[in-house]
Amino acid sequence: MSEGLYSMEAKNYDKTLDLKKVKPYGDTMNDGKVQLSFTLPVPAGPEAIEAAKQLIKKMGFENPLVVFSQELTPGFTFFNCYGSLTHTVDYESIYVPKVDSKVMSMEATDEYIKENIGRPLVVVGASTGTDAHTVGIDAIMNMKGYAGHYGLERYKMIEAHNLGSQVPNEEFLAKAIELKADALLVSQTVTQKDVHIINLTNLIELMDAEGLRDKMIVVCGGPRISHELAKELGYDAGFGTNTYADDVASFVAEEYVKRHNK
Ligand code: B12
Repeated sequence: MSEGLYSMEAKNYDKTLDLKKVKPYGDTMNDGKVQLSFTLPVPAGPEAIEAAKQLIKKMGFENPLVVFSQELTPGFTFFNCYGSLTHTVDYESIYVPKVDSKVMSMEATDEYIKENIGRPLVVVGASTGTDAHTVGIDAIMNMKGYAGHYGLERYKMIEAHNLGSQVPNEEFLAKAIELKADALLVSQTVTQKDVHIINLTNLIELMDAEGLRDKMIVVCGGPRISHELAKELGYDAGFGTNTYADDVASFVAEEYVKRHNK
């Protein structure tokens, strides 16, 4: 396949693609081919393979094929399988709310802040409440960054303060006031019993009570955070997996300028 073809959208070269009825692509359009793997709590053998095939059919697949099976430990069998999915989705009707900002490089963001704000932005971040996961907030804030994207501590025009994990909302807010924060970054990883909703809501309530909500840009992030959820909870933006410092820094800088140029 030529390089040009790779960069073309699928619909430009295969007219049988119907975006109102999209299904998985294996090696021909609309074949619905999916690879799936799972374990059943039964001993390996022909009956186990038949059980796997029946389950695959019940999931909505045609032509189930078990290409590999192996007993993991007595009474448990692992399967690698293929099947053709019968279900489709209407891709054209999908709407996903997204953060509205132009993502800039670190250098461009620094330049943007210098030109439009004229001083470093103070950004305070933490993994709050009982949440002990630090890797996500570190990925955004630490000097060395994440996956080849430097973190906020590296930005010349961002004064970044990473308070670590398990920071109570009251303490987080007190530190933000002391540091004269322009933006707060809240990381939430654990979602068991909706603890993230309770904790994120509590921070906004505290800010409202102190008359601080409109004075700071408030952003949350984590593997189960979407922009839609963040907005519902009263945040300015929400970021999920595969977020880099570039995304957050660009949003905060642009949002600051929008608010102060009104
Ligand atoms: C490492 C880890 C731990 C370590 C954490 C060490 C540390 N210093 O962080 C330890 C062992 C301490 C731990 C403990 C627990 N963990 Co844990 N842990 C993980 C694990 C394996 C990886 C998480 C991680 O580091 N991801 C890598 C980072 C880079 O990704 P990320 O967090 O998604 O961050 C990115 C984005 O989300 C976003 N982002 C994140 N935060 C922010 C913030 C802002 C402002 C922005 C803009 C973006 C942003 O940007 C990041 C970069 O792209 C996951 C499973 C997994 N594979 O994901 C479980 C997992 C998160 N843990 C889990 C659980 C349940 C726990 C415990 C409750 C277990 C227990 N019963 O004790 C405890 C929690 C303790 C507590 N009080 O919080 C569950 C959570 C389930 C849920 N949804 O609630 C998971 C999913 C495991 C599982 N499958 O059950 N854990």
